Amino acid sequence: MSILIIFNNKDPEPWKKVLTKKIATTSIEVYPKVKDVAAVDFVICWKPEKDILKKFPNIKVIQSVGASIDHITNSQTIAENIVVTRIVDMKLSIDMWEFLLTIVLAQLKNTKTYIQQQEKRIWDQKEYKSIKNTTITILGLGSIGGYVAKEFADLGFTVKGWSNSRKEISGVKSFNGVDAFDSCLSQSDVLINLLPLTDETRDIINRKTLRKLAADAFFINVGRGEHLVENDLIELLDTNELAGAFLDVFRTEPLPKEHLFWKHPKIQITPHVASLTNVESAANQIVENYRRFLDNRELLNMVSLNKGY
Ligand code: NDP
Ligand code: OXD
Repeated sequence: MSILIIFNNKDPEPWKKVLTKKIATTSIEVYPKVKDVAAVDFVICWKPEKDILKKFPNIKVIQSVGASIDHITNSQTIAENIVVTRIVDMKLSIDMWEFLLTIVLAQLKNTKTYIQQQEKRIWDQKEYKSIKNTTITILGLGSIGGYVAKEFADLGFTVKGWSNSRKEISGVKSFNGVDAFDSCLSQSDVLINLLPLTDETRDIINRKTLRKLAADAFFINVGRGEHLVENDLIELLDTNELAGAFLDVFRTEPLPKEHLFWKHPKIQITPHVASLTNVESAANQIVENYRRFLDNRELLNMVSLNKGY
């Protein structure tokens, strides 16, 4: 029996250190240094390279170190008897909320415009918007989206949210299913994408979707780059059908240096930092899951491979 950490674009050492302290009885290795591929039964992954898990014939559990699993399911074929689990952590939800609040308030108060004006020494007052006149639509009302929706509603925003199943979240108008998608978008000033990436949600933010929003709306993508049809966004920004966009996630990460998004005057970019997994709290969940695995008990935060999230 052994645990294997397989990371791309993430430093495995802090994880190995914390997990080794908490699980003294099992060997914890970091790919590619593996003594016995047949002994590996529990893998901890972030963006594993294509088909890498095929090398380990006895995997029983794949633990994502993020809230999402698309970075695993997109690159691996996973047998039905393997359990896939992810991180659900209040800290992820709170950090996401603080990030989104910062962006939304900055947009209402024209912060980006004034930074651009200051660079050119331009004194030009713009009209600003206020919380009580702003409607936000949140796509995805799961552990993160549900929390964020409630916090925005508590502050006085009008909040609508879209999910597969109907939700009861105080102050949030719930819309569910494909038929309710357009009504959920209509008259919204801000669209926030917090969906997981699945076959159903890929390319969901496109020209048609964005045109359903209120005039002068603002789009924030913290879900996945593959949710967004990039050229459609550029087109709507250039024709002034959309006020601007804030993008934290991209089809290719890091965003290639030559990408149009970098220089677009109506686009703001952050390098996939909206809410980062906290090693200490995530490690506690992983340890708990490992103990459950050893005791043959149901694991925490399992995902459905059929649904894709
Ligand atoms: P959850 O799985 O808890 O929530 C997903 C939500 O999306 C659920 O409400 C679900 O509906 C809804 N949903 C899924 N598919 C559909 C569909 N086809 N139609 C309508 N609704 C749908 O995920 P989390 O809240 O934990 O995380 C969401 C995503 O946020 C992650 O997958 C990841 O991509 C992104 N993320 C980004 C981070 C960043 O730093 N940028 C950090 C962390 C996460 P229902 O509730 O009915 O099942
Ligand atoms: C995640 C992320 O999926 O960081 O957890 O995007």
